[in-house]
Amino acid sequence: MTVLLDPSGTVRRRPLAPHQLTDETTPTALVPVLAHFGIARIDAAGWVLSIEGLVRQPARLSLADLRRLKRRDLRAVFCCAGNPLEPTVPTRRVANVVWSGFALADVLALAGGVFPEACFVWSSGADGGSFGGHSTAAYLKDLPLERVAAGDVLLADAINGEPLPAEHGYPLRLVVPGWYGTNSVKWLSRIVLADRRADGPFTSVFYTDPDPASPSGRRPVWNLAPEAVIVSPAPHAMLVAGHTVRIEGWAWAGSGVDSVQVSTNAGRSWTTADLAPETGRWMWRRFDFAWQPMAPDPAELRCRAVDRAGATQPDSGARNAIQRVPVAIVAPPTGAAIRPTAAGNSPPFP
Ligand SMILES: Nc1nc2c(c(=O)[nH]1)N[C@H]1C(S)=C(S)[C@@H](COP(=O)(O)O)O[C@H]1N2
Ligand SMILES: [Mo]
Repeated sequence: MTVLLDPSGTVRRRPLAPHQLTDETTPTALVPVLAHFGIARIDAAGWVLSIEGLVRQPARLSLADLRRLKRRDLRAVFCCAGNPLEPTVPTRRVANVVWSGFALADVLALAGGVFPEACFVWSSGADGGSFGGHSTAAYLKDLPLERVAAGDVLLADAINGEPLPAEHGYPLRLVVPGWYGTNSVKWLSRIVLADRRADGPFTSVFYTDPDPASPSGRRPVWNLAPEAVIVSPAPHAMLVAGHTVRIEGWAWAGSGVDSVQVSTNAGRSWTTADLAPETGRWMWRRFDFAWQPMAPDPAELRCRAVDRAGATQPDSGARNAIQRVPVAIVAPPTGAAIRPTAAGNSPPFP
């Protein structure tokens, strides 16, 4: 099947900057978009999801077939791993959204269940082409079957209560909560149950990190590494010495966030921030730290999340490297009135 890609070629919709992530749920129009080959345009009337490989009853399911299954909601942070050609450059393309659709586990049950040898789920999108010097007929990713059992891996047909827009994978996409966005295949067309990992540029070349402990020397970019972003104050904010400011932001990690630390002196010392209770297993969590800047001076704010496995964020050289927020601390106003100039206007600020 050939699919229309419009536009074709790599599409990246600019993410919000961290200081713009003011909503707990990101409005759909502000969710980043990432497509390697273009935006697939699919006619839902002719669309089927094919379930193949090590399933007892291979199936071709329409949307109407899927909509007979129990509908499930999933609130989750959604984070891109960044450009696979520059895997150590942080991009902080992140959102927190409500997906809804069907549990992949329920869909596999509809196909009669899986054979005992099945251990990986391969999923393909309708889109394909060339990227970074590699060609593929379809965007293909995989995940271990055991990740599916808990019922929270979704085949979503809606985002934030609305049907998926084309750029987010209409009519149906995979959503793997707690994993980098690259794993959540859009324009889903085929699911294959297999006894081994999938082989293709997006499982073997791109979105793999060096791993000396692995036989291949690489490991897939699956679980979300811990990360925190400062939403407020914004970069270059002017803070008044002696006045308390709240340093606030979001933190997330695939294994869950254990704590968040904040530094107001460019990483020389760190203090534990207040962390709001988890509002959902996969959602980002708000942190907050009250700080009274003292001397008028430039300062640099940083934050870092620690996940439940004890991992934290490196200073540099990784997609989750620590964000730096420069701010200016200014002396409090003296109370002196600003005299109008001859023209009647206030003089410009010094
Ligand atoms: N079929 C298909 N699925 C895909 C991609 C793609 O190019 N094709 N890009 C992946 C990447 S890298 C990310 S970050 C997310 C982005 O999803 P979004 O555009 O809905 O934010 O989709 C993933 N799923
Ligand atoms: Mo991505």
